[in-house]
Amino acid sequence: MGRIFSGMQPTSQLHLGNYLGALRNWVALQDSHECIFCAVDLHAITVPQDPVALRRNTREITAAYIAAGIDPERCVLFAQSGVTGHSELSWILSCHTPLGWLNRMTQFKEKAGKHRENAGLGLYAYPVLMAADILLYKATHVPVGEDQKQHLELSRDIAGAFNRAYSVECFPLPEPLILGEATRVMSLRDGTKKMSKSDSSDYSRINLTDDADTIALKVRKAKTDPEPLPETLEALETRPEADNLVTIYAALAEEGRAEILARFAGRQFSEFKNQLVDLAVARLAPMTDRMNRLMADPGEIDRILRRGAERAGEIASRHMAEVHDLVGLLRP
Ligand code: AQP
Repeated sequence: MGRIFSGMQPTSQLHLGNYLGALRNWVALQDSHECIFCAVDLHAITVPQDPVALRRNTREITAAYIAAGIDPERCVLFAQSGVTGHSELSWILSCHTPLGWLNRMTQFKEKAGKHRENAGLGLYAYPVLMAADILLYKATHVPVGEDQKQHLELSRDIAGAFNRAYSVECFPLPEPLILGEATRVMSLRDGTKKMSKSDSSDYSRINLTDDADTIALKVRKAKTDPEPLPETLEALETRPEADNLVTIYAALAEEGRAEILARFAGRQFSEFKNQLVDLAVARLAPMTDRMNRLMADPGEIDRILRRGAERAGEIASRHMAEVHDLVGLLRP
């Protein structure tokens, strides 16, 4: 049995991509693995945040984890800033990370855009903090969506560089777990762009807080092409928006994409979308209800996060003591 670590940024509400690409897989893994899940608020501040909104989003993401089925008794569930080892290990690892490795990270290039010189150091160093998150707990497996594959590879490289520097096997090389039909859910407005919290159009994504009417409106407005649904998966390859809706349907129905095409081949998208709305509402509404109920008691969420931070902190301080010894730092 390996140890799982994963986290999401409390930058705003979670969307269907976060749920199908990552969160739903976390829920399944808690039956077979020791799991540590985190609201990565230190990652969130790599871009400007409103402090009041950040605190609310951290509680809301915790509520989403629990509403989706994460059990805070069986798993360790906490906010990243509640365990100081994350930032401390990040600094130590950054001293073992060549700049050339960070220069290759495509997410920094996408997020910094044309204003690279004005982007914060934190945004650039984001993947080192992510490596620290994982290695602090000596996690063996990290369930993520496909977009995080490059960062995971960097975490493995950093773990290897640290181990080699001190001729030890301190950190296991973490393996990505990219699971399910929907490893990369695309925008509802543009099938070539990832569904993302930071997309300026709310119609590009289904948020986990959306009610049934909003889900229906967004699915009906989702971009498609005039052709009916095809018979084969190959025929979807040149139709990114159609492909995305079929993938979402398959993931929500927990069936294969080929099975979905077998059922809907030759039908119009208007009909398919009606069925997709029913399915999405049936799957998401109970979770949204649970989230809203949890959010009504923020004190209880804070208590869960404090208890989780204590449990995470115990593991982290053992590993940090080992790192201090290896590096030659006096123990605090
Ligand atoms: N569209 C997606 N399809 C599948 N998986 C996805 N993930 C994100 N978007 C998709 C997975 O969700 C987890 C948490 O992601 P995150 O919140 O840490 O940051 P992100 O990947 O940068 O997500 P966003 O929505 O795109 O946020 P912004 O816009 O703020 O950057 C990860 O496991 C990720 O793979």
